[in-house]
Amino acid sequence: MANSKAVNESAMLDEILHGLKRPNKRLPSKYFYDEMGSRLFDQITRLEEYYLTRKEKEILQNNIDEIVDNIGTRAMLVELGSGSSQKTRLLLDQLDNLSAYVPVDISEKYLLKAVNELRLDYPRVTIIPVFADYTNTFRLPDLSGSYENQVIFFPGSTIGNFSPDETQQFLQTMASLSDREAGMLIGVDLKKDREILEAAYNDSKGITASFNKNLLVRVNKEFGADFNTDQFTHKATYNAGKGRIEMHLISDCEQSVLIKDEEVSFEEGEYIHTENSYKYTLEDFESIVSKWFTVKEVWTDEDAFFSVQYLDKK
Ligand code: AVJ
Repeated sequence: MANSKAVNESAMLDEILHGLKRPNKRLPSKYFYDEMGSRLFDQITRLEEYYLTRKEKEILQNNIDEIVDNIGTRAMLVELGSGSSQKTRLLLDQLDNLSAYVPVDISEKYLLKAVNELRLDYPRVTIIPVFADYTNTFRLPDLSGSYENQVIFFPGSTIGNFSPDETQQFLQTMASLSDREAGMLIGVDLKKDREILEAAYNDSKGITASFNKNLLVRVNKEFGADFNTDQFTHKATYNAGKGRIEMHLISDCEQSVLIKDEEVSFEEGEYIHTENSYKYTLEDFESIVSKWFTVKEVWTDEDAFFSVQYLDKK
C-alpha cells in the first residue's frame, strides 16, 4: 500500500488523450492537484469570493461539540483528500479518544508533509497515511479489533466533483469499507444565487484561472505537450438545469496542440470542460444519499451557503 503510486502515468496519459479526442473535449478534474495545483487551490481557499472554505470552517468551529459527539469514541477517522489538513486540526484538537487518523490523498508529497506536521503536534494520535486515488476503490489499514466506529471525513464539498450517479456509487463504496458502524462527516455546498456562485469560480485576482490553466501546464510538463496557455481563457458558468458550476478552458483562436504523437486541434471558441462542481439543496442531497446513508445531522452557516452533515450507514 504505502509504496504504490496513486497516479499511474500511462493511465493518466490515456485518460487525457481520450478526453481531448472526444467531440466535446474534457479533462478530469482530479488532475488539477499536482504540486503547483495544490498550492493554487490553497490560495483559492483564502479568496474573498470563495466562501466555501471559510463557511465550512465556521460551521465546524461553531458546532464542534456536537460533531465530536457524533464521531464518538474509539473511532477510525478517515479523511479523503486531506490536502493541507487545516480542518483536521479542528477535529483532532477536540477528539481525545481516537483509534486512528487515516488521511487518504493522491498527492504523496503533500500528504507526507502534512502527516509529519500532524505527528509533531499530535504525538498521541496514531496516524496511518494511505496514498490512493479515492475515486477508485482503495483499502483501509486493518485495525480489526481496535476501533468501534469508522467515520469518513470528506470536507470541502469535494463530493461536488461527482455527478449524482457517481455520488451514489461512491457512497456505496464508502459504506462497504467497514463491517461495523460507519458514518460520514461531509461538507456539501448548497444552491444559491448565480452571481455568488459564479464569482466564487471567476475570482478577481485570477487565481482560479491559473488553477484551471495549470492543468495544461501539467500536461506540458509531464507529457511534453505544447499547449500555449496564453491562447486559452478560463470561464466558469453555473448550469442551473444541472445544478452545477462548469469550468472551461476556451480556445482563443484556431490552433493545434501536440501531445506525445497525437495532434489535437481546436476551433476558435471551442472549449475543454475541466470541472463540474455540483450544488445541492438539503432535500436533493438527502434523496441522493438515502439508499446507503441516513442524514443524522445538518449544520449550516447563517446564510445557508454551505452545510456540514453527519451521515449514518443504513
Ligand atoms: C475542491 C472540488 C471542492 O469545486 O469548489 C475550486 C475545486 N475548482 N475552484 C470546488 C475548485 C475551482 C473545489 N473542490
